[in-house]
Amino acid sequence: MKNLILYNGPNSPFGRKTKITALVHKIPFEEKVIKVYDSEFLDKFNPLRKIPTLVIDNKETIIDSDNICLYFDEISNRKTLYNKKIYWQIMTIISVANGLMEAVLERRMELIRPSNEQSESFVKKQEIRVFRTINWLEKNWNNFEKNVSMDQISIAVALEYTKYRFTDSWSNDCTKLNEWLSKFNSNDFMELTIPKEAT
Ligand SMILES: N[C@@H](CCC(=O)N[C@@H](CS)C(=O)NCC(=O)O)C(=O)O
Repeated sequence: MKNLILYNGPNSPFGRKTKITALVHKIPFEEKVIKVYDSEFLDKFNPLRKIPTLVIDNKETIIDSDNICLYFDEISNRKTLYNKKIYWQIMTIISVANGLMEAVLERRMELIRPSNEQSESFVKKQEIRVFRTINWLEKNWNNFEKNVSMDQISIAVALEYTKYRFTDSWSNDCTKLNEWLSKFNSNDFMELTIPKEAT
């Protein structure tokens, strides 16, 4: 078995996606929670200095949460999280969920800058994107299959991150999504990966 080290942050939604994938596939890995901004050592593995970053046997690196999830899915002998019959639908929804995480993250990064450097229109743009995306998912996404899939994991993580860092005001209007999320959150892999600061 290869030695897998997952460099992660304490609250990263991208990191949470990869941890859930490893848990679902029962792949043993060591998580190292780092302060990414101070982690110069990471540059030799990932010049973007971003988490999550997966280091295999201290020599091979996999960068980007989507690639890490695909890697875990490939090395596992359990059922794939990317049903081949709806593969492109799953991939597209994963991209929508990633975009939602990015919008929430970008908004937060802007709001923690010194107030004289913040752009109100930038923050507004991200907020509009967040609501538009969640409403779009409410109308267009319906893969509520019992078998866990990568689009489900990605959407659940993105919605939880939105609640944690921004708002849950959408939950009254997006009832289908919200009801599904409440049930999905009771899975072990969701409960075990709640960001520590969010509890
Ligand atoms: N597309 C990347 C995004 C990863 C990402 O944005 N990570 C953030 C933390 S949530 C990060 O490392 N930020 C550090 C920085 O921007 O300097 C992925 O899916 O892994």
